[in-house]
Amino acid sequence: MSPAASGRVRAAIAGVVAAAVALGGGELAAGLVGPESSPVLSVGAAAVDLSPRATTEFAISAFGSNDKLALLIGLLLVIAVAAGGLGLFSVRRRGVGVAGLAALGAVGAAAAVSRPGASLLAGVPSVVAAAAGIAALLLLLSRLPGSGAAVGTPAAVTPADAADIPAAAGEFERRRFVLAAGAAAGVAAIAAGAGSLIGGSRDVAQAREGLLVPAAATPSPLPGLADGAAGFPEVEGLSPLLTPNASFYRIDTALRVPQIDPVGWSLRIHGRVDRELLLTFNDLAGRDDVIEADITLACVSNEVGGPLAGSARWVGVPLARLLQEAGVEPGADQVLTRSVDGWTCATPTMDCLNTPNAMLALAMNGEPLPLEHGFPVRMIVPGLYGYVSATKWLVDMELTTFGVSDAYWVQRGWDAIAPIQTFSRIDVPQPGRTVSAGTATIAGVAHTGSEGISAVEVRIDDGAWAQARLAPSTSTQLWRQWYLPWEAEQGIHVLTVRAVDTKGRTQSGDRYPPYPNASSGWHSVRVVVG
Ligand SMILES: Nc1nc2c(c(=O)[nH]1)N[C@H]1C(S)=C(S)[C@@H](COP(=O)(O)O)O[C@H]1N2
Ligand SMILES: [Mo]
Repeated sequence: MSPAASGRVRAAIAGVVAAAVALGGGELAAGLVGPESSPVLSVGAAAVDLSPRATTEFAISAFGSNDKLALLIGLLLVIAVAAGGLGLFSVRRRGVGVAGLAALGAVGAAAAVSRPGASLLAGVPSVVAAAAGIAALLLLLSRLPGSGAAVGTPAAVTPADAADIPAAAGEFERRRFVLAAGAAAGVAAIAAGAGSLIGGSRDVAQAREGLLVPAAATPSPLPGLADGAAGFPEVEGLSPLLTPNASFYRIDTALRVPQIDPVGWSLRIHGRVDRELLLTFNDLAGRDDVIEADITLACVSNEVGGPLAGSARWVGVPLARLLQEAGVEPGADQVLTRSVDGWTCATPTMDCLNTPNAMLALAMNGEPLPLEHGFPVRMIVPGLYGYVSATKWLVDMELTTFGVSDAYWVQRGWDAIAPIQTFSRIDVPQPGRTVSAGTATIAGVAHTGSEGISAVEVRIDDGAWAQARLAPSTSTQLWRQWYLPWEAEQGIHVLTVRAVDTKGRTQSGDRYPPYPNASSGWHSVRVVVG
């Protein structure tokens, strides 16, 4: 590499390392101020909230629940490229780098301060980041071979002049730069690590470990739910009746899982009510009307046959009771709930009052709510899509009206009223799998928002619809497993499923994408029988 080219590479490295020092310093400060004030997370969170609906949807379908990781990696790449450029331009004019890093800091501060519930203090880590980055950049630039500080010539000497430096001196300066850059990068990593330790989540995770799952008032009214009961065969690959927490789908806008200590947690129920309530975690967990129910939760963004639905045994306090205690004013047709991170959700008051088992959930499948699923308290209303019913990290509940307020996804064009549409899915065989000719099994799950499933029908290629066998139903609020034995003949086959609800309505075969009120269509899989 020519001296000029290697000078440019070093200048770019100086920029990138300076940005790393900035981010490390920002994380360290955020560890002290509060994790939500992290410059990167704040900018990422602002990007999530500002991104058009289509982008968010695309991210979910392309990356699944890794959408957040992808966003953060993308953000870091953009910062790295910008910082490398700043390093290059700063060789001749330090002011460019200083101004650029200050501008990045300003963007971070603006994003952090404008997060819901943030104070001016949230901007401090971004200011610290910019200051640390500028200091690192100036230091590294002064170590560039040919820079004024290194060879005692005026600072205007550029890397292009480095060719004039005798080889030994050049090597010495190269080492000096590499050492300084390495040290700065090390400082950045240590600062970032220390920041995440200080602001870490261990306290809340530990608090969660120490909690007991409250017992339902009446001993579990639900039948045992052993898969394969009542003559229903065990089918490998079929979704279990209850989805293990670890594999339960996760959808939310939170870049960092909110950490709420149940000890300090409280929920305010206010707005158009007769008396405001302020409830602590123990107020809820210690009640004598705790219920337990098996409920399927579904995301409106689910594609036909998609994975964004799951079933769990929830334990919680009946929502209707709490609303009655607060006294809902006539006309308050909307329950507007808010998460600690500012996400909002609007649920019809009628559904909160009248849907059996609508609850503030404290436990999921025999454990306190996992942090990712809303610890310590979330809302669950059977029959409604998650974005209008299932607020995680719940901290506020306001009785208001649909005329006055729109919640997060409704502001972005999704329907305000969103009951779960009937869906059915083939889990087995998986698409593209080769099935051995002979007796095989087709199996899956089906769910309606509230009516319950009365039949599931399967069609092979263009054949007649055959009735699948249904596993016993334990609740219309829970999905239903089904299966159909199949004499598989060699060749390529397309299997299609559709469900019928207890009102006799057959699931629609019209194909629609999820936006703005859920996908529609029959799920098909193509399999090779060999
Ligand atoms: N605080 C908060 N709660 C939220 C959301 C969110 O973005 N933030 N997403 C909702 C959506 S769209 C769905 S589908 C469900 C998903 O719940 P899960 O992640 O526990 O499966 O949570 C709902 N509750
Ligand atoms: Mo969702």
